[in-house]
Amino acid sequence: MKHLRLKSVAAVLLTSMALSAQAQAPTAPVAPAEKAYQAGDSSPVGDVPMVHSINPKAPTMTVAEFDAARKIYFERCAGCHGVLRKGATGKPLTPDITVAKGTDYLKVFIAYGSPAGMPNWQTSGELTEAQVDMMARYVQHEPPQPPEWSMADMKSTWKVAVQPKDRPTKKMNNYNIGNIFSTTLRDTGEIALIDGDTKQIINIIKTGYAVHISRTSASGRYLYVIGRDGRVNMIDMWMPKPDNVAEIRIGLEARSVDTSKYKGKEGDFTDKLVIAGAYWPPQFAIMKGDTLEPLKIVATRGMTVDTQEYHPEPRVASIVASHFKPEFIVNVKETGKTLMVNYSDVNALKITELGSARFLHDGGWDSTKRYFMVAANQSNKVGVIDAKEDKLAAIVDVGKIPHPGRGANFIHPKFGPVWATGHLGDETISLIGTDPVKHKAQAFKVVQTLKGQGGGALFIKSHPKSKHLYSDTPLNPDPKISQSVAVYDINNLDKGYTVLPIAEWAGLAADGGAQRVVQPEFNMNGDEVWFAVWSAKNKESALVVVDDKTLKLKAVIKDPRIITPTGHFNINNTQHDVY
Ligand code: DHE
Repeated sequence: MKHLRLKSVAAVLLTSMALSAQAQAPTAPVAPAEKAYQAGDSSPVGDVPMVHSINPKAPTMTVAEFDAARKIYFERCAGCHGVLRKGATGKPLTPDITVAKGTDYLKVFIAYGSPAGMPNWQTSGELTEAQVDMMARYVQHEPPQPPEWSMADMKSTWKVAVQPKDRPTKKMNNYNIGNIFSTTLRDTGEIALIDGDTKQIINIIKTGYAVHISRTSASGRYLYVIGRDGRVNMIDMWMPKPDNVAEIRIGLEARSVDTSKYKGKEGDFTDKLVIAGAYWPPQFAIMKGDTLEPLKIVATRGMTVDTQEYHPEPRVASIVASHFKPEFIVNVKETGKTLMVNYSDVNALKITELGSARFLHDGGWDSTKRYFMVAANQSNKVGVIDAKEDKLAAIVDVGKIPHPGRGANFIHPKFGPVWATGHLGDETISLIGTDPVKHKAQAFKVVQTLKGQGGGALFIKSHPKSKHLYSDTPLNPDPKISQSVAVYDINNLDKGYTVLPIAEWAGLAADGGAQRVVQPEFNMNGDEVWFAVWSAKNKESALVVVDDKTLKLKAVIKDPRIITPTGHFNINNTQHDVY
């Protein structure tokens, strides 16, 4: 009876929701992989004690219900709606909005989803009717506030395992360091250092949980990795067996890290500083490059670029180090602002704030490393930041939900230097002209749109020595597409693409689950491309190496320790921003 009532309320509400959503969004359901990506994994923030206050206007909940709902919220909802429910890629869910909607409306929304992108949590079987009811009541209460993360918190987690004075004074191993790969072993909280020459594992190193990225210091000696839980690990590549020398936790949840790369008339900052950005609390921290000693924390809370409203939780997305000035380029997601942080005096930081578009996410340099191309993913735009002039050079309209990783640079046969991005939300690849001097008419415009295998693309890659452009599609719902990559001949782009069946080449067991093929990454010489074949934690995964000239399989790296590989970063290419 109760179920019937919910169904009829659903019919009425769904019709009105669909009508109001029609104007703004396509009615395609959200692909499960895209949902998992956007909503993210369980947020580490959910595990910490939080203060919460009850909203007297909201329906009652027991303490046990509130705690259970909070757990579900941080596992499934916080990635899109934000820790404080102020809205991110998903709509805001603060009590001023939700109480007026009422429990029945919210239940339908949660159960059936919406054409604008809300997943159908109940009809997909992921939440029960009782859980949906609980969530509908939970979002009408004040969002519980997770704690801040201060200098004292950072210092209490800061450990230097090997002091600088006790470290090697020269390289103490025979590895070709530039050709080592740092591979994220996502679900075990480790990275694997793999020798690109011999394809042997050098070391498996304990890190934070689900390392997101690895970045190399300007000299190439140190490797810094950041876990989803905000833990930064620093690895010395000169040790006989490269390993951790320092670590710190810079927040409760994080995704980005980089190191100072400027050397010029304003000083030599090679290996001097490290920066890491947090999702929660919304802040970035600057540390000493040789020990990770925290020096400065800067909050990113503030006004959004468009409507100029206060946002309490603008997450720090991609960060890069400028080659033109002693500056870090910090992209703040929800406010849509790029902060040019001049670090020449850490006690007197000069920050130039450039507004572009909301939902800044990932990005990379153009081939000259003057322009940082940053995807404003849910705005379907790419912002072009001029690191020489500290100006926004352009905002370019691209396809649906651009997702470049660091993107790909190559010389287009007709339009000169271009930078490319694939998209999560459609099958296109946008090529953007990046040469305002010799190709002025094409500069910062989409000069060509390629058709790829399908939506769900995450990373695209090329190399100055390569004639190929590689695009993965790990989040496409069709396993044929998520388990293979498309390769384009740069000199013959109109010919379309060749498909490489990477997962098939890995030869994993048929019950290996998703086997998603993720992130093309070149070796140091630019003649091999590495891919991760990402299976579930309890299934076999692999790395597949392809010969870039012949597009034939060159090697498969398998080892019981290679569990859930995702990103992999070649030391030389990461050090010199080659992509
Ligand atoms: Fe990422 C880069 C955030 C999901 C693998 N990811 C980035 C960056 C950000 C980010 C801000 C840019 C960092 C920089 O350059 O400084 N990623 C997020 C999310 O918020 C999101 C959507 C959900 C989440 O909860 O994490 C998310 N990312 C994923 C995945 O599901 C991936 C495929 C596997 C994983 O580890 O979770 C994934 N993201 C990566 C990789 C990069 C990355 C491999 C680095 C690309 C590069 O070439 O530099």
